[in-house]
Amino acid sequence: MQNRAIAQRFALIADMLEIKGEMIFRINAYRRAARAIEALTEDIAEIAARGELTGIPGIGTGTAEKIEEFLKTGTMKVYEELAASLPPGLAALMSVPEVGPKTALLLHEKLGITTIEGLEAAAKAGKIRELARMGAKTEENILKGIAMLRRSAGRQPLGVVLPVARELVERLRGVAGVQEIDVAGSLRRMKETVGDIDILVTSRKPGDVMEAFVRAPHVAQVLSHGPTRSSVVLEVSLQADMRVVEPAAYGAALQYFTGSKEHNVALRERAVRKGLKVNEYGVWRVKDGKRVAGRTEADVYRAVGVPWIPPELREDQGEIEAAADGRLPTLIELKDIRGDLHMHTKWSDGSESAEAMATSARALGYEYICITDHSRSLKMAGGVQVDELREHAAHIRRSSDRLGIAVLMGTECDILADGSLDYPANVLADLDVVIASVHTRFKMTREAMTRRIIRAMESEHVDILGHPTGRLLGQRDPYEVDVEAIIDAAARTATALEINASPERLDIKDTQVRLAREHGVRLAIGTDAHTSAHLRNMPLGVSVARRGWVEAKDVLNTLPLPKLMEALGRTTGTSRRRR
Ligand code: DGT
Ligand code: CA
Ligand code: CA
Ligand code: ZN
Repeated sequence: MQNRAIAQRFALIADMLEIKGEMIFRINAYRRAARAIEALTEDIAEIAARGELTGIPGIGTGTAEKIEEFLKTGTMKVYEELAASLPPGLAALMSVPEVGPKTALLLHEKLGITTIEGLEAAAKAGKIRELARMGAKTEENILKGIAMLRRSAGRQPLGVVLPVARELVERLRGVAGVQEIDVAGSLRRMKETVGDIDILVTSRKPGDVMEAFVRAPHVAQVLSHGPTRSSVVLEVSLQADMRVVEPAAYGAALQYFTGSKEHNVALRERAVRKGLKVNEYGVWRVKDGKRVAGRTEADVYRAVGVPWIPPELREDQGEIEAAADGRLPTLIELKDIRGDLHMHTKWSDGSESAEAMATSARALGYEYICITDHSRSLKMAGGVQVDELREHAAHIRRSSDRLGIAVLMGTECDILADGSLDYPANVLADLDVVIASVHTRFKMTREAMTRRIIRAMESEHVDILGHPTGRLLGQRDPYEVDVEAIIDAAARTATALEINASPERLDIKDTQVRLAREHGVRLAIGTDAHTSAHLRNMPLGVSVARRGWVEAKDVLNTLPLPKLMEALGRTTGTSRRRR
C-alpha cells in the first residue's frame, strides 16, 4: 500500500508551502488530504482504480490529481519543484518535534544548519538563542526534541503497526496448511509503541508459510529465511519475526513470546515454587521431567495455578497475584462502548458534516455520538463563535430524529491560560457534553499548568477533561503537569478523564488510567475523529483502558443514553442541564 508514502508526501508539501509563505487554504488542503489518507483502511490505489478518490472526505480534485500522478509516476511534480526550490536538509530539520517550517528556514539561513547533528551542536553552543525570537528555552526544547526523536527511533506507534500486522497475519492465515496463527509480543499486549512484530504459527507445511511470509507485500528486506524461523523488515521500518512451532507447544510458545519478559519471570518464579519449570515448549514437572501443559495458553496458566490472564495485563504489575486471588478485573471490550463523545466536523477543523459523522457512527452500531467542535478562540482550528454554536445546536436538534442515532451537541472548549473557559457559562449550560482541553500555551510551569487545568475542572459545566497531558506519541512530550493532582481533582469534581483514542495521542496513558481508576475517577474514551474513518480508532482507546485495568462500568460512554444523561446531569439528550 502506498497510502503512507502519499500522506507523508502531502504533509511535506504542506510544510514546504508554509516555508514559502503560501496561502493558508492551500497549505491546509494538503494537510487535510494527508490526514484523510492516513485514516484510510483501504488501499488508495484501489480507490483510485474505481475513480472514487474525490469521494474521500478531505480529497478535492487537485489533491486527487496528485495522488493519480504519484500512483503512475512514483512522484509529484509540485513536490519535486518545491524541494528543488528550497535548500537541502530542511526536511530533516523539520523532523525534530520542536522545529516547524519557519524555524527550519531561519536556522538554515542564519546558521547554515542542514543536519540534526548540526542543529544539536548549535543548540549546545548557545548559538540559537542569538537569533530573533529564540531563547535559551528554545534551545532546551530543541535538544529535548532531538532526544525524543532518538528515543523513539526503532519503535513505532501501535496505531501504525496494528493495521500492517493484521493485514500480514490475515494473508498468512489463508496459506494452505496453516492451522493457528497469532501475533505475540508487545503488539499482542497492545503496548503504545512496538519494537518489533512477533508472529507464531502452527502449520502442516511450514516451508510454505515461511515462503509466503518472506514474499508478503510490504516486506522491504529479508533478514533471514529458515525452515522454522524467518525475519524481515517491513516498509514501515519495523522488523517482523515469524516462528513455526509444533501444535503441542503452541500455547507455551504463545505465552512465552507474548511476554512481557517481566511477567514471564514472575510466572516462572511461581512455577518453581510448585516444582514446575516453564519455557517456550511447555510446563514441565521437575521431579520426572514430564510435560504437563503446552497445547493452549490457558493450560499453561492453569498448570501454574492461575486463570488465564489477558495479554494487556501482562506487565508484572500485580496481575499474577490478582489472578491467583480471583481478583482479575473483567476488562472492558469494544462491544461495551455505546457511543463516541469526541469528534470534529466541518464546523471547525474536521472534514465532514455532523450528518455524515452520525451516519458512519450508526454503521458502527453506536447508540449516540456527541459533536464537539473547537471553541471560538482556537482560530487556527476554525473555532466556533457563540452565535454559530447556537445555530449548529438548533440544526442538530432538527436533524437528529431522522439520523437513526442520538446526536448530542457539545464542544471541545479551550481551557484558556488562566484556567477560565472559552465560552461563557450560559452557553456551556445549554450543551449536552462539555469537553475542556488545553491547546495553547503548553510551556507553563508545572504548578501553573496544574492550577490552570484544575480550575477548569472545577467549573460545574465541564464534564470531561480532553487529552489530559497533551502528548503526541513520539512527537511531543506531555506538558509539565502534576497528573496525580489532576486525578485527585477529577475525583473531587466528578470530572471524567478522557482516554483520547487518536493513534497519535493515546492520552492519558495506561499507567495513568490505572491510577485514575483506583481513585474512583470515571473515564471517557473518545476518538477525537476529524473524519469518519477516525471513528474506527475506538479499539485503540479501549486497549489503553484495558492496560489500565478498566472495566465497562468505569467508562462514561458504556452507559445507555438515559444513564449517560443522568451521569452528565441532564434530563434528555439535547435538553438543558439540571444541575
Ligand atoms: P518490543 O518488541 O520491544 O516492543 O517488546 P516485546 O515484549 O515484544 O519484546 P521482544 O520482541 O524482544 O520479545 C518478545 C517476547 O519474548 C517478550 O515479550 C518476552 C519473550 N522474551 C524475549 N526475550 C526473553 C528473555 O530473555 N526472557 C524471557 N523470559 N522472555 C523473553
Ligand atoms: Ca516484539
Ligand atoms: Ca521479537
Ligand atoms: Zn483537542
